[in-house]
Amino acid sequence: MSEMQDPHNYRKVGYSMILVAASLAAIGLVQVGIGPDVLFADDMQRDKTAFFEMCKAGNYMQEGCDMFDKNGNTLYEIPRMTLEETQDTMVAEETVMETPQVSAEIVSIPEGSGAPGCEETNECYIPSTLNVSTGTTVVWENNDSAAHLATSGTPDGGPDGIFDSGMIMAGATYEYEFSDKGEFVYYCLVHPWMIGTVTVE
Ligand SMILES: [Cu+2]
Repeated sequence: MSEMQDPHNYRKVGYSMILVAASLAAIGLVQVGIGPDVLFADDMQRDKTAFFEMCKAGNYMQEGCDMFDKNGNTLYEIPRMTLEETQDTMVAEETVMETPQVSAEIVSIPEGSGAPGCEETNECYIPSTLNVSTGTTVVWENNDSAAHLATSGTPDGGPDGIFDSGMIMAGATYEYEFSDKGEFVYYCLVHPWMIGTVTVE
């Protein structure tokens, strides 16, 4: 005689079947109870998504769309910032590139110009006559062992006040930017035979 034929086991199986049926019924009831809510929430989510898509299409300008208007949601905010940053970077790069383009000319004060004689070969300042365009910076380089000057004016008329290097010590430099056109004669106050000219065109 197998166990399945035992009436007590039939009863156990019967109880189990009832328990399973009851469980299924309970699950069914729970589903009936919360099912509509789940569907309702789903519908709300769908509506909200559709509303968001509508707002996004209108760049969040419609009424009620400001709730979505956050960084990263708009199509334009971040690209616009990136564009401005790019332009700023380009301006900065242009500024950097302009710096070496400032033209400069060097006038050398050669060794020995502290003694008369250099004026005979126009070599007290080298070059003694210099032609530049407006905005050019002229750098006087003292390559002599003595101090010299480059003072606008003439030995006869004196300084005219346009520019004055003061004493340029041995090995030092003086620079002046010529922004106005004209012919600028200059000389060395302590060695009046030293005369030079910068012509700005
Ligand atoms: Cu001098």
